[in-house]
Amino acid sequence: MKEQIESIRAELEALAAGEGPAASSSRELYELKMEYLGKTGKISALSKGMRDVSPEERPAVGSMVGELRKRAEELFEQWERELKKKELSAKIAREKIDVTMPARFAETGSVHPVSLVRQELIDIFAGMGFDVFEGPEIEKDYYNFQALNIPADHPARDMQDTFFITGEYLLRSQTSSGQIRVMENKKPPIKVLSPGRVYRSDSDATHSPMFHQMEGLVVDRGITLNDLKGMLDEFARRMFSSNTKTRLRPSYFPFTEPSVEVDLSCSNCGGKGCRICKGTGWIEVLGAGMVNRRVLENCNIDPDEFTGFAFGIGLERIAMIKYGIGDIRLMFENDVRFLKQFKG
Ligand code: 2NL
Repeated sequence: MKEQIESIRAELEALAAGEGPAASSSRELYELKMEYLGKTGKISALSKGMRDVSPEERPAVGSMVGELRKRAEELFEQWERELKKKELSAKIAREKIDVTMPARFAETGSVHPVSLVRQELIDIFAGMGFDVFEGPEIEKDYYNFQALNIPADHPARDMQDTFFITGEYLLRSQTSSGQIRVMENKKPPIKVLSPGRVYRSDSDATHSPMFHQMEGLVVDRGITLNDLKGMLDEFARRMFSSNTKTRLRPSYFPFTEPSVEVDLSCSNCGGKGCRICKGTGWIEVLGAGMVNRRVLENCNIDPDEFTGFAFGIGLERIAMIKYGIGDIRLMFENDVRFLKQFKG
């Protein structure tokens, strides 16, 4: 019995004299501890063996076992402490953060050029007293064509290839359809701005099957072409520069009479002629005119009492002119290298 005690003590002291047990994890060390101090461990076996020790020797042997147990507990406590310390410093080394590394920045978006132009136009026209009204994109043939004096057999229908959904419903080809709804529901004075998506079956460098339009409509007593011209002058100065001039050329739309194309003096060359204005000094930016009396009649507004003007602007076209964008398709490709060049 005494030899057994001594041999176990020698085993433990040998470990203590060296670099401690080879356990590389708390789990391994725990298993080793159980070999000695566990319920079925070597030291517990000694306690059980006390039964076979003679009564005379029992106190001496008993105290030897007790001391061995104490020493073993002491050693394992020490080894556990050391292992924990080693594990912690390994974890700290592993998770070390280099605070001198450059930070990772989150990518921020930017406002789409069409949204920039849209907001700028709304700000300008809202400043002149226009209300904003957005009608539906899926529209009735009546509001998109008939009410605007474009009957089923009118040649203007060939000018715009329209996306029909059914015989009666279509994707609106102009935002004027929403303005007809305004005139049906409200009597003059009317001063409304209708921005929104419109659809035409057309696609090349300057046409997209979906694009954005902003139409304006003013109806009241005594409205003349002069009011249109004055409002356009103010718009051109605010949108481009204070010395931008406007020029009206005769044109044709079924919903206006007379109708005009509106040119602005080229803000790139100041009117001298350059690549942007193709040497003419003028850039065509919108269509407009006096509301056709038939359109007013369709909305139960008496054309002998009230007159009005209307205009339609393509937002992509304004963005292309303003930012020098050569191809409309760039605006629908969602390439961030293109998009992030425009900051609001
Ligand atoms: C263009 C030309 C235009 C209108 C739109 C309009 C609306 C009503 C009555 C009469 Cl409710 N006219 N809108 C008038 C003239 C031209 O747009 O080239 N847009 C891109």
